[in-house]
Amino acid sequence: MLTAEEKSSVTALFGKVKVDEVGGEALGRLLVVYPWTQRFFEHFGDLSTADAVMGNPQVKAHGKKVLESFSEGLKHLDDLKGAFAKLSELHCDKLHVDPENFRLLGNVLVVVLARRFGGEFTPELQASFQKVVTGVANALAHRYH
Ligand code: HEG
Repeated sequence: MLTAEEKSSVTALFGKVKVDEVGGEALGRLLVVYPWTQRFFEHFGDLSTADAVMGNPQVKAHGKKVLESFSEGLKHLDDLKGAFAKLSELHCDKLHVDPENFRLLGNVLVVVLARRFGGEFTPELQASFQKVVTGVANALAHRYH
C-alpha cells in the first residue's frame, strides 16, 4: 500500500505528534464539524457549543485514546486489518458506530496535522498520510456485518 519511503516519512512525522493534543483536537473537530457524530458521545457531558466540545475533558481523554490506538496501528502498516480486527468488531457489535465516521475522522486528522505542521506537511506527505487514514478506516470497517 505504501512505499518504504512513504512509510518512513509518515512514521517520522507521527513521531513528532503529541497524541494527547492532536487526538483531542481531531475528535473535538469531528464533533463540531459533523455534529451528528455527537450521538455516540452523549454521555460525555456538555457538547452544546464548539468551545464546550473543544474544552470537554472527556473528549480530550477519548481523543487521546483513539490516537494512541491509531499510532499503534502505524506499526502494522502491512496488516492494518489484522491490527484493527478486534476494534472493528467492538465498533460494530457493541458501539454501533457507522463506519463512514472512521473516514470522516481520518480526514479531520489530516486537517489537524496540516494546521499544526504547516509547510512541513508537504503535499507528498499529505498524500502518504491520506493512504494511511484510508487504510485504517477500511481496516476498522472490515469486520462489519
Ligand atoms: Mg472508537 C472506543 C479506537 C474512531 C466511537 N475507540 C474506542 C476505543 C478505542 C477506539 C481504542 C476504546 C475501546 C475499549 O474500550 O476497549 N476509534 C478508535 C480508532 C478510531 C476510532 C483507532 C479511528 C481511527 N470511534 C471512532 C469514531 C467514532 C468512535 C469515528 C464515532 C464517531 N469509540 C467510539 C465510542 C467508543 C469508542 C462511542 C466508546 C467510548 C466510551 O464510551 O468510552
